[in-house]
Amino acid sequence: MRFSQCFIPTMRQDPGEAEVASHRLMLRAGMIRKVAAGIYSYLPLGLRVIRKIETIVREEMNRAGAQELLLPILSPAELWEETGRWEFYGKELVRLHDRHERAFCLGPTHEEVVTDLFRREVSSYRQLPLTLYQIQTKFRDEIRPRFGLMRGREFIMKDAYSFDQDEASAQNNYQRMYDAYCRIFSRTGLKFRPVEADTGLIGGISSHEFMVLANTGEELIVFDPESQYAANVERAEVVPPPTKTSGELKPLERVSTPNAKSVEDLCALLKVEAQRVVKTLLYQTGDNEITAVLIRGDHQANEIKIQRFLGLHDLNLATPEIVEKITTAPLGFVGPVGLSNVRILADNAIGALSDFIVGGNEPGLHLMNVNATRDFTIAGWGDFRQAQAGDPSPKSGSPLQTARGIEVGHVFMLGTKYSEKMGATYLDADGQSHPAIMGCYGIGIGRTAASAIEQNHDEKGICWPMPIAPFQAQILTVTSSEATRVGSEQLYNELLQHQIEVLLDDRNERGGVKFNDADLIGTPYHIIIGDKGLANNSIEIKDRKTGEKVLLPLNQVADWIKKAVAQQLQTQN
Ligand code: 9G3
Repeated sequence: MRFSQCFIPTMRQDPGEAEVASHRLMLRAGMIRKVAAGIYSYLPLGLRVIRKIETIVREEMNRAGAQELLLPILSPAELWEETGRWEFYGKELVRLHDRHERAFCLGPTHEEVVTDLFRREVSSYRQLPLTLYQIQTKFRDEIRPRFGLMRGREFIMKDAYSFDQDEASAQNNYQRMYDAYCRIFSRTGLKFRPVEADTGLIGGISSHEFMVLANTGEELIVFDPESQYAANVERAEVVPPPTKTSGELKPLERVSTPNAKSVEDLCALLKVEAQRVVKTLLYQTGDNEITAVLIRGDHQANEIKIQRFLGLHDLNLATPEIVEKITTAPLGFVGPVGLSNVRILADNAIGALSDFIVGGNEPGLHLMNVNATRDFTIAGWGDFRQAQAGDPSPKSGSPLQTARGIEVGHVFMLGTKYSEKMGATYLDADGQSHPAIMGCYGIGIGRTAASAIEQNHDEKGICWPMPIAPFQAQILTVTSSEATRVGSEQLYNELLQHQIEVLLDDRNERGGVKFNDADLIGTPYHIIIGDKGLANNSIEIKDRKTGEKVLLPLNQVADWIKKAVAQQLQTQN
C-alpha cells in the first residue's frame, strides 16, 4: 500500500478525551474515529489489526472443533422472556420495536438465540458435542463507555457456545476452549494470564477470565508467583487465618470518639492499627431484615461473596436512615454489641481477633477490648473479604501479589441454566430426554487490539507485535530525488514479491513527519531510503520495538526483512 493513497488520518496532538494510551494512540494513528459515545468506526489501519486478530481466533476455534455461524444482531424479546432476562436487565439492554410493534433487543450476547437454534435442530446425543461460534457486533448500553475500544457500547465479540451430553464431556470441551484461548493470546503476542473468575450474573458453575496484564486494566487480580494460581479479586478465596489462642480477655471499655467516622480517623485518634478495628456493615437483606457483616478494619468487604453466601440476587447496604433507626447512631459508629434483631455474620479474620474496637451504637462512641461470644453472638462465619497482596496463596501458602488486568476473554461453564429454561434437550441412547450441558466463551476483539497497545507502546507511539501489526514493514523515502523514487519502488516491489505486507510512505512530506508517523503507527520495521544511503549502498533498517538499526546493501534488504518477519511470527506461535 502507498501511504499517499491510504486513508490514514494521523493526528499530531493528543486528543483531549483519551485517558489511556490505547485510546489516545488508536485515534492519533488514524485507526478509529468516534461516531458517538462508545461507538467507533474502524478505519483501514485499525481494521487490518482487527481482521488479523479475528483470523487467529477463527483458526484456533476451528482447530478446537468449533463451527462458525453468524447470528442476527436483533434478538426477539420472546426468547429473552423465556429465560427471564428481558425483565432482569435494565437500560444496558437496548430494546426496540419493529414496524409491526414487535419487541426486539440489540444483542449484547447470544445465549438465548443459539439455544433456540439448538432446541429446534438437535434432538439426539449422536449430534453432540456441538460447539458453535460467531464473530459479530454486540451492543451493551454501558452507562459510562470510556477508554475507546476498551469499554465501548458497540463492539466486536467472538462468542462461542458448547452443547454436551454430560458433565464429563462438557468439562472436556471447556478445557479445549481454555487451551484454544491460551493459543490465541500467545499467537497475538500478548502477555496474558488466565484467572479464576466469579460466574457473576449469568450464574454458571465455573469460569476463567483471560487477563492482559496492564496498569490501566479495570480488573484487579491476585496471583501466586509460586504456582499457577491466579484469581479475580471478586472471586479469590481467602484462606482463614489460624484461630487465636484464647488468652486473658480485657474488660470492655467505652471510649469517646467524637467525629471519628472512618477507620483512619479512629486509628489516628486512638493511636491503634487498623487490624485492631472491626467494621460493622449493615445490609438490607429482606423486607425488614437487616444483616450485619463484620470485616477487619484493614480489609475490604467483598459484596459478591456476601451476596453468594446469603443467596441473594443483589445486595444493598442499609440506608443511613435505617442505620440510625436500628442503632440510634450514624454511619461510622455502628457496632455489633447490643444490636437487637440483627443477624451478625463475621469474616473469618475476626476469629483470630481479641480485644478489638467497634462502634458503640451511639454518636461519638466506640467500644474497646470487645470480644466475640462474650460481648455479642456471631450467627455465621464466612469468607466475606476481598483478597489482597500478602494474603497466603490458597495453593502454595506464599504471599499473593496483585496486578491490574484487562479482561479480553471469558470462558464459562453454564451447566443447564439456559437449556433447562428453554427446553434444549436431547435423547440419549435409551431414548431418555436430558437438557444439554452448555458452556459459553467470549473474546473481545477490539479490546484485544487495545490491550496489545497498552502492553506495547512508548512515548512515540505503538510498537505492534508482528502477528497483529497492520503492516509488517514501512518504507520511508526521505529525499524527493529520482534515485530515491526508483530505489524505493524497486524495494517496495521486491518486498511484495516476498509476500511482505509493506506500507510505502511516498508522501511529499519532510523526513521528520514520516519518522514521526512511522513511530506512531508502530509498524515493526522501518526502512529509510534516501540519496545518501543509496549512494553508499548502505540502507538503514530500524526495529520499531528495540530501536536497533542495521545497515545493508539495497539488494539484501528484502531477504533480511523476510527472515526477520518470519522469525517474529514464529516466536509468537
Ligand atoms: C445482557 C446485557 C449485558 C450482559 C449480558 C446480558 C454480560 C450478559 C455475560 C455474558 C456471558 C457470556 C457469551 C460470550 C461470553 C460471555 N453482559 N453478560 O449475559 F443482556 Cl445488556 O455475556 N456470553
